[in-house]
Amino acid sequence: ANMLKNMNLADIMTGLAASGKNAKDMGAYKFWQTQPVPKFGEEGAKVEDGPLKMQKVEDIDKEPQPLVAGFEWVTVDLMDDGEIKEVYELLNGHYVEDDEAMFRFNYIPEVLRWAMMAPGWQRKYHIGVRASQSRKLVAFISAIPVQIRVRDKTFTSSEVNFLCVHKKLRGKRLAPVLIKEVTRISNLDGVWQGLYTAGVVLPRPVSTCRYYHRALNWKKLHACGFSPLPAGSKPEYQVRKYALPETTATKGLREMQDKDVDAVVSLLRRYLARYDMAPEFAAEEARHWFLPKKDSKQVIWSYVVEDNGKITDFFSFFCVESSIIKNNDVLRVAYLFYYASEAGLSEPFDKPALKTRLNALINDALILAKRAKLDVFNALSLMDNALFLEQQKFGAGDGQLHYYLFNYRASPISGGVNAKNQL
Ligand code: MYA
Repeated sequence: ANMLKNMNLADIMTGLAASGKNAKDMGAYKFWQTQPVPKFGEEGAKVEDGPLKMQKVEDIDKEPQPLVAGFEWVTVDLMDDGEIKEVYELLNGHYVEDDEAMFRFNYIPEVLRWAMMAPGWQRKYHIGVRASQSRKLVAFISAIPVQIRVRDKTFTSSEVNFLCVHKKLRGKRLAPVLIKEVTRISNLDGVWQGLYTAGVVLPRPVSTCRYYHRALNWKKLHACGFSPLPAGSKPEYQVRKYALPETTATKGLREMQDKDVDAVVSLLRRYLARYDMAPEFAAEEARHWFLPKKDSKQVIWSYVVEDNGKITDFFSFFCVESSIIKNNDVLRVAYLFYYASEAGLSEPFDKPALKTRLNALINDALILAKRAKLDVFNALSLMDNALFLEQQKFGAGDGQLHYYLFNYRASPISGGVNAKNQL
């Protein structure tokens, strides 16, 4: 979870050295220094990958830590339209903003259900805090189970997201209490590892990615302050620069359907094996994450290339709106999700062929996103994105996304991590 915003050349020049630049001394992390996470200052040491701390379910507290007087724990029923609206409103008013407070994520209920009700979800992981008197929802944290592979080891982990504390309750150490509660609930289910992303630097990222943005509707992006007019340029030139054809170019490209699930899972498994860290999708999970629900507002777009009955390529993107704080409008932001191509799987590996193919596929993705009336297309510096970002006119943003594992020590992760965690 992190935010947009555009081009800051100084940041691009200094590269991805975020953890060196912003990291506090370990001793300043009063909470995190007590948790089973790798510490700053131990980087680079060659370590055997594996858990940092072993525990038994019997030793885990059966009850949550008590909250300060006036607040109580609840679980939120996301099936209930009224309760999901409360989560929506908490996040809409208090969730992640960019550094200049121009934009704030606007997770509509369709996106929240997609993100938090993935296969294996349980209501007890939709953890809220209410004010006892007013019943107002003032804090939230959630998790879903995922299978995550780090090199040759695959384990279940709780993917934690939507940690949020009401602005009036900030700085009161409520976040650590929420994190300990989602840890306790996970542990009681025999889950000992966590996976999460944040825009802030914590001990200690397994990977740090930068956000890249590709304008689809430059005029709107400029009007709301997202895209500055480059010095010496004219608006017409920017509009022309980002113009796209009306129709896609890849032969055999079509929307993914239910019948494609097994082929997509197989292609993804083989393609993601190229990276040190990636999720493993069961068919049911792929169905959930990639197939659009026909009866509600579209959140996810997925396409395959079929060649003589064989699925050779796949790509997907999802949409999360961001509120434009100053004028009550929204930006509709596409996020590149997973993709895979047989072009990356040839033996020996043929990088130019993969580059050509990914550029063709992503250009089609841009066309389809524009047709879906999305305003900007985001992608991270992960997977094989370096092969197309520049050619497809993405520009580096000032947002970063740090990837973290809880209770797992891993030597440095190269290449792509989990695209799902940008949600
Ligand atoms: S990332 C999105 C987080 N949400 C936002 O940024 C929304 C806007 N901000 C807020 O709502 C609040 O500022 C939050 C902090 C709630 C973020 N992840 O209560 P405090 C540490 C982890 O006084 P507040 C997402 O959702 C901070 O370093 N820790 O602070 C993934 C300090 O610790 P330390 C964070 O500002 C979440 C302590 O909290 C974060 O009132 C993954 C201060 O607490 C952060 N984003 O509230 C959670 N921000 O003293 C971890 C601050 O040590 C999951 N802090 O520096 C771990 C895995 C658990 C499962 C394990 C299973 C086995």
